[in-house]
Parts: sequence; structure tokens; C-alpha cells
Amino acid sequence: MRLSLATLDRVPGDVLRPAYDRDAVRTGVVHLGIGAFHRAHQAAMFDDVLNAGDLRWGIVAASLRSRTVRDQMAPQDGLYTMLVRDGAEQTARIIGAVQRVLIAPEAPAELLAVMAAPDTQIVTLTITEKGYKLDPATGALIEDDAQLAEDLVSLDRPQTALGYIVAALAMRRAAGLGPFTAISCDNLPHNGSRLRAGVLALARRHDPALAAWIEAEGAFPETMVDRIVPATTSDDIADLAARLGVEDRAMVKTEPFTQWVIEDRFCGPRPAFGAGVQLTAAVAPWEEAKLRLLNGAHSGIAYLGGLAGVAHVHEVLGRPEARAFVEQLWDEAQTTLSPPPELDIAAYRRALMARFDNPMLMHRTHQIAMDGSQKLPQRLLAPIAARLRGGQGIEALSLAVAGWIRWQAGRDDAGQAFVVDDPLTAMLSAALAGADDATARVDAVLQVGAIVPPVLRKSALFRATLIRWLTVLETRGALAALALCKDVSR
Ligand code: CS2
Repeated sequence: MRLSLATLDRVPGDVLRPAYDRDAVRTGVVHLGIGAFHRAHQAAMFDDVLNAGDLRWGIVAASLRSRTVRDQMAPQDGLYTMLVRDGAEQTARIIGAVQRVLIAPEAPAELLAVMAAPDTQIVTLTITEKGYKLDPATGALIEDDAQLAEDLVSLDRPQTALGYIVAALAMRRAAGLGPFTAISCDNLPHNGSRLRAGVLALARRHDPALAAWIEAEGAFPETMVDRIVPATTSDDIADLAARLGVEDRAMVKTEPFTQWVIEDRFCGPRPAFGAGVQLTAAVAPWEEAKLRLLNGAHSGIAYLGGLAGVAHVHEVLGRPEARAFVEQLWDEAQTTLSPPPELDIAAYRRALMARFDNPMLMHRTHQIAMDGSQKLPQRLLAPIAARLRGGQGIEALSLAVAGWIRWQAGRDDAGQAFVVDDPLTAMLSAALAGADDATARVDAVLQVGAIVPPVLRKSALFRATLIRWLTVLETRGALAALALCKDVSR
């Protein structure tokens, strides 16, 4: 039996559930790209607002391609459990904020209609870094992307999130409505400005007057989003079913920590958000600290731990050489930050390590290793560039980058093959084809302008450091490199 409105009363009384009348909820939010992260982060925060009695903020969510989430949620009337896990503690809460899930290619007109409806005030996005169709190094539109190319020609059936936003804003303008506030919730640097630039570039191609209207009236706040949400496994679903008495295939598992820092720049109404949401004038310092400390360490742990054959983040950190490496990477990255006054970096680092150590999350190294080409620029390459400008060492940050280069071979230190999951895999493999030693491989990767900015391409020190680390990784393996990092950096 599945979780649904009809079976909700079978669920044990200690499981939290919507305290509001779901039939009375209106749709104030459209979300593009519903995955586990949205369900454990923004949807839970809009659910808090609904629980507090403001029923304007229900969510209609869309997948731009896959049917999976719709097929999980539709039979459950949109209900799902958010399981918060830490040590022996587990709190289950059923979230009711998602009213409907649409598959964009199946129902483009319906999705556009709800985006253009007068009640819709906010469009949120979790489409991952690659979904923006922007060059990771420069932020320019990737015009030869197959889907974006279609949207550049016609927006009758949009193919991309940018296409949906531009088409829906055009409908709102034609109807005499104001725009919605579009909020990127992805780990991109200056995510709001990048989204805005992408939307304006596409709008200009279709209708310069529309672009001018969006520029004047629209709002694209910057945000920093933070919550670790590992992919759900079939064991998680089975364990939860034993606890709930009904099966929930749309469940998400996450940690207690949650944070959403939003630039307070909305062009229409916004909800009175509850716990976990901070409205501020300047997001960039938060975002930079989070991307370089949390996500930078995550990528380092993913590649080096994954190459060593370690499955989960907390297991990687069970090794002293990996812990020392993460501390060192943070020592390097933190000098490149201008943290907000309220952010105590030492305390933040301690809290991050404790979050990574959470043994209940089972966060897979291979999950974080995905899409490295989209993640490296903001997580590792930007702090390396800043350190080089300051004449400072770059050992730990470069070891993480060398780990990513080694990852492209698709084999771990024990020779186990895996699939390299990255939108630029073809470009990277073409660059690496025929590169038959560590020096040639580093040189090949440094030439990939979509990922590596010119200033790093030209740095002899960065090149030499990468060659040294890649050689260690290829000849002695990731654990040896981690152990060595401490000595080299002193
Ligand atoms: C992770 C992030 O998969 C990844 O790349 O680094 O998803 C990370 O868990 C979140 O950004 C935490 O807020």
C-alpha cells in the first residue's frame, strides 16, 4: 500500500504531517527541476509557510525530462516523507506542499499556463549546473547546445528552463501581469545574475522589448542553498515502509542542517519564511564560503576517496590522511574568502566536518563526483586563482583538481571501471585522446577553455603542481597522495 491522502491516517502518530487544508492551498510557486534536493530544501520551507497558515504558497513542480519523480509522487497525491537522519536520531515528516508534478515535454502548455497564472509569484529552479546552458568558465550562453538552439529559434515548445521562463514571462507581459521572481537554487557562482543573464540573452533574440521589460521589472535574487541530500536507495524506501506502515517511493533523506540565504530582491509578494531562511542584501560572501569550503571539500573527497575505492563521504573521512587533507584544503580556501561578519569560519569548518561525518547519510562519493566540469570552476579553480594572485601555496586544492583529471580515466586505483558522468565527457576525452603521460594529460585538460580560465592556463606553477600530483596519483594511488599532501604543504 502506498502513502497517499487515503492512507495518511495509517501512518504512526509521531510522524509530522501537513497541518493545513490541502484543498484550500493555492499555487504561488512553480518549481523547475524537481529532484530530491528540492523536496528536502525549498519544498520543506514552503511547507513551513503553509503550516503557519499562509495558504498562497503551494508548489506545482516540473521535471524537464524524466518521468521518475512524477511517477513516484502522482499515486501519492504529491505527499512524501522527509526523513532527517543524524546518529541514532531519525525524524520523519510528511510534506504536502507539492500539489502537482508535470513533465514539461508532455504538458508544455499546462506548465506555461501555471507559470503565467496571476497567483504565481515565484519560480524556483534546481536544474543542476548544466541545466543553465551556460559555459562554466565564462557564464556565456552555449549556443550550440542542441536544446538551447531549438529555443533560440522558437519558444512554442520550450526545451530548456531558460526557454520556459522567457516564454512564460512573455505571456505574463501580454496579459498585463507583472513578472514572477525567478530564484536559482543551484550551486552556481552568482546564480541569480547568471540566470538573469541567460534569460535576457534568450529574450533579446526573440523580442528586444520583452527583454527590456524583464530587465526593468523582473527579479533574479542571488541565493545560497545548503543541505546535504544523498540519493535515496531502495533500502531507504524499505526501511521507511517498515516504520510508516505504507510505502513511500518519493521519500527523501537528509541531515538536520538546512540553510537558504536569499537576496531580498523580489518583484512581487514573498512569503514570511520560517526557520532556515535568511533574507539579506548580499549573498555573494555566503555563497563563496559555501562553494569553496563545503562543495570544494566535497569534490576533493569524492574524487580522491572514489579513486581509493571508498564508497561514502563519512568513510573517506574515517581515514586520518583524508581528514588532514580536508583541513589543509580549507586552510588554503579560507584565505580567499571575504566572509560575512556573522560567519565564524573556524566554527563553520567544525560544523562542516561533523556534517560530513554523519554516518546515517551514506552520501556516495560517485554521486558528488558527477558533473565535475560544471563544479570545478567555482569550487576549486576560483580559489586556486585567488591564491596564485596572492603568491600563496595551492597544494591541497591542486591535488583535488588532479584527482578530477585522474577520474576521467574511468578506473579507480584497484582497476575497477566506472562511468564518468559529465556533460563535457566527450570534449574531455577528445582532449585527452593520445595524451600518454601525466604531463600530456595535464596540458590537454588545461587547454579546455570551457572549464579552465585563461589565468590558470598560463600559470606555470599550477601546471607543475598538477603534473606532480597526477604523477603520484597514477603511480602510487590516491591514499598515498593524501598522505603526502601534508608533508608537501608544510
Ligand atoms: C555536493 C552538493 O553533489 C555535490 O556536488 O557537493 O550537492 C552538496 O551536498 C550540497 O551543495 C550541500 O548543500
